[in-house]
Amino acid sequence: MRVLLYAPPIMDDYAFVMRPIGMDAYRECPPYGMYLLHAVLNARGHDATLADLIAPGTDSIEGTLPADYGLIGIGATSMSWPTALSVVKQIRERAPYVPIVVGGIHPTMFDAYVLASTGVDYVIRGEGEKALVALADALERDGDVERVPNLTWRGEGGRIVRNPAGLKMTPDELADCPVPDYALLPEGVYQGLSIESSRGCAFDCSFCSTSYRKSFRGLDPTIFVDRLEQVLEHQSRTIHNFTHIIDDEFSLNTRRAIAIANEIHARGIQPALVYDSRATDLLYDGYVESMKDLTHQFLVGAECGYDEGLKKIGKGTTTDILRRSAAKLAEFGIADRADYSFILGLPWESAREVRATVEFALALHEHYGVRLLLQWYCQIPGSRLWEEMREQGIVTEAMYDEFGFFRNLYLFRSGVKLSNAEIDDLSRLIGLSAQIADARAGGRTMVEYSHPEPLRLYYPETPKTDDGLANLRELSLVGRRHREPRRQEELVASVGGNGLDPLAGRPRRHFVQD
Ligand code: B12
Ligand code: SF4
Repeated sequence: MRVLLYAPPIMDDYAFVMRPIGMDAYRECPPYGMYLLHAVLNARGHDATLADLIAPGTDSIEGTLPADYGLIGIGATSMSWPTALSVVKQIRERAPYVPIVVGGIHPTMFDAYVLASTGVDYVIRGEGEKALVALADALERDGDVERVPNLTWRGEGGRIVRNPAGLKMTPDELADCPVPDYALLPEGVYQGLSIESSRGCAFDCSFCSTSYRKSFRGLDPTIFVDRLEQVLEHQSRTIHNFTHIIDDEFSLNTRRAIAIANEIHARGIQPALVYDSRATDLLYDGYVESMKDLTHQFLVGAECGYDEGLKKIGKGTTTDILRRSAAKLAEFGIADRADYSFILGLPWESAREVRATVEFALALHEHYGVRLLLQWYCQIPGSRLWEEMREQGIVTEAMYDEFGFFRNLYLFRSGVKLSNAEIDDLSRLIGLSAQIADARAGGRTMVEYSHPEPLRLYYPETPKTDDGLANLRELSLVGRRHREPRRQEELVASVGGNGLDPLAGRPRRHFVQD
């Protein structure tokens, strides 16, 4: 069957122009899942085409002809879901009857809602390798989809039917999948390539939305390195020649990770790897030593700078482990290739805890030279924290149908409890420390931070001329003897300049993002 797959980017509307944002503006690496499904469908006898909309950075399906296909698939996370909906709408305008299936973490979580609220015909929950092939087979055969594993669909009278989930992919089945066909990659668009060495994670951290918690499946080291060699053939298509191992936590089975490093060394290949590692794994004897030469950059999910917070996160780390891991990286000379990532404003945090995290993180950089990513907490579906908020009626899946949730003030405020003044203070502290850190590193960004986008948009740093209620009172007081209203000239003086600047006091959301 001819199958067309779409990989939509994360987008948002700035100054009435839709643009890719975040990592999809930077194009870190190709969306592994969609390239993989494309390769799997072709290997299983179907004729699949991949429309990677992340590469051109668009939600427009112009140039693809959806009506010519027997099945259309779209993959999305919660962040790219609004773009996926835009793609569904355009397909329906051009090809009203072609079956559409959606997959990926967002539709997996909200399958019934997606079927009830969109023009989509099928949702595949969880892993798509077997289920998508089974769906294409079934549609090609007789259209009977009752036995397609992991499928949610509309049965008789529109009733929503949820077929049972099939067994998860075993490491052997993962190894049997073809590698993605990166010959399809446009030249010089992605920063690096992507590859998977394991699927799932043994943990279930409270803020994390990963799909396969408490289920880790790692490829055999030799097989993984075989696949890596195949992928590396296409390295020259990327801008920075690195390879991103997209695993949740590459070093979860640390012995396996060391075996992979040894195998790479034994074959004499020199990949520049990007991956995630837990701080605890870095302390494992021989791990940092073996990965040192192969590492381009890696992320350590440090999350909190105080032990009580780390306990609530549940990653099995402590501030002592974080410190010792950074010290070890410094000892091996790779601290500046590590990004220690911290979350600010977790729902239980007051300014005191956030300050503890910020000060801990800054000290970690100061003493050991690791890079820092300091990010304000954003409510993303799929985590235990998000589920608690949903149960309280504070967030809902329907909020993620709309573009712009990274700048949504309500969503931000539903998670972060600090006052604006407290956040401003922290931003000043971080901004100053970041300037010093970057200057010391010869201009290289050592502390990545930005003031929360919803606050920048809704509380712009322009002179305060609009006083709301005070302005109304001023008008009603005109002519009364006991209080004089503010004079117009005074107001102009407080604005600065001639006071007629049309941008003064306006929320920046009406203008282009910085
Ligand atoms: C690698 C990765 C990244 C990388 C690279 C992304 C890329 N271009 O590939 C980077 C570092 C850039 C990244 C960034 C972010 N990420 Co990320 N990322 C991941 C990670 C670890 C792996 C994704 C992956 O490739 N998985 C492997 C493939 C095989 O799985 P898959 O894509 O899900 O596809 C399978 C199924 O879902 C299904 N499927 C998928 N699509 C389709 C389509 C059809 C039609 C069908 C039938 C089936 C199907 O079949 C596939 C094969 O089994 C996931 C966690 C995870 N384990 O998935 C988080 C994850 C997707 N990221 C997440 C988040 C929150 C982010 C960030 C917002 C983090 C941040 N705070 O900055 C950013 C923003 C992303 C952006 N683009 O701007 C969340 C998303 C939660 C959600 N509800 O959407 C996840 C789940 C992580 C988490 N721990 O919470 N990320
Ligand atoms: S944060 Fe990392 S260790 Fe924790 S559940 Fe998510 S992927 Fe696993």
